[in-house]
Amino acid sequence: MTTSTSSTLFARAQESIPGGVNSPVRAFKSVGGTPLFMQRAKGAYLYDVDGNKYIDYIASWGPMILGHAYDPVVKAIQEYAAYSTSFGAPTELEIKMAELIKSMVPNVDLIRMVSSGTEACMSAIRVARGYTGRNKILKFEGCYHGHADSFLVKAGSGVATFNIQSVPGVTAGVSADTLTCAYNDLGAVQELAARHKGEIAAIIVEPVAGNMGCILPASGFIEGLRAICDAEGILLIFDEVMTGFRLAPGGAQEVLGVAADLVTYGKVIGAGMPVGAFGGKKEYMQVVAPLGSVYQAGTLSGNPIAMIAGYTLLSELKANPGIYKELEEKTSYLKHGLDNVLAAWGQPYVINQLGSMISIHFSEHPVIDFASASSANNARFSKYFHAMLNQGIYLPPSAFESWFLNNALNQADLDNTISATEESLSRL
Ligand code: KE4
Repeated sequence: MTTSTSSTLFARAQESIPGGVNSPVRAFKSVGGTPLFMQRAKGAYLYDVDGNKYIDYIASWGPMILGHAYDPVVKAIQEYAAYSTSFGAPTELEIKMAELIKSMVPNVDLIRMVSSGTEACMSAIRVARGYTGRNKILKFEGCYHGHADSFLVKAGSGVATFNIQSVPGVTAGVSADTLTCAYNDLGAVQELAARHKGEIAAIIVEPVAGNMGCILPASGFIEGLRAICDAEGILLIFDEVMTGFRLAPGGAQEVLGVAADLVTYGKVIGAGMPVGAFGGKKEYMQVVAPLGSVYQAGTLSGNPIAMIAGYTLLSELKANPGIYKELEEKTSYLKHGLDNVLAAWGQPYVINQLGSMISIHFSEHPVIDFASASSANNARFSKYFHAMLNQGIYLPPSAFESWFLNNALNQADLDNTISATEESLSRL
């Protein structure tokens, strides 16, 4: 298996693009080696520029939940592109998209489209600050809400991958308004809420964390955040950029049975096109311009091509809720098979999984927060990543990322992944 074309392209890319990539985590820096340049993808499979085929467990970091180049989505994009790719004026399609989302998720009266998960999350905290008149937000170490300044304090995903303790360019003033504590540490949240009584506008949380690997909320954690927010007049923001429309039609709010005050979406909502969204009860969202004076805007917000792609995918998911059971069963089958081969191997490991989110941590201890994810043997993960890649299995190139299953994966793909893992273990 040659990857020489990828190597040539990567060298050329670095002449014109910082680090040769348009998003850091794609650069393979934490796992080492040269990133693969993709040519095309269909269903569960990626094909790189050297013609190598891979079983895909990134799914473009979540959006490709029904597999790549999903025919109804492709056809819809092809049709709508001919009507113009953007108007800069309202369209009925945006109303249909908003109404569809409201029919699938709880606790959303009003929703605003944006062009990324980052935009959705930064807008949501602005709404919370505008509504409450308070300045501070509380986030959790290792959670990632995009690259807006307020969030780059002890963030997850690429920030954790590259162990960037504080991001140059984020001012002390901004950082001072971002409180942090460990995920799953409700006592720490209570202590911060008491210490900063009346100052915290919002707690923003990944209700199931995916940017430290996959980390599940401890029993009572999310419910406890809800109670603290209710008691302290703090808005609870669920960052469902990853979990939204992936864990269930209603996302983590549906699965966990906890209502957020504001919720953000991305990834699946756009079917791979640039879409994010933030929404919530009218009481909160009515502060958003032009209804209110919390300003937020975007030239390509609600873009018709992005809308028809997302609308088509969400419609498929709504019409076929059995997809979620299939995804859960496939992920559980994979987890069971990985458990069998890893247990026989005899070295410490942990698998975290919920729905179609899963991650392996080479750790002797449960992985429940950023500290425990960081103390795992992540050098061993890097070797595992490459051993799998060399066998045609494309995992996220970081121990601080969740894997994402897509529903185009079949039994043979899962069995190949399990056997490739068994084959890899002797090299770890
Ligand atoms: P974007 O701005 O990348 O669309 O979304 C930011 C974001 C917000 N919230 C959560 C929970 C997220 O996971 C993300 C982005 N996820 C990363 C993967 N862990 C995107 C991949 C990348 O940075 O290239």
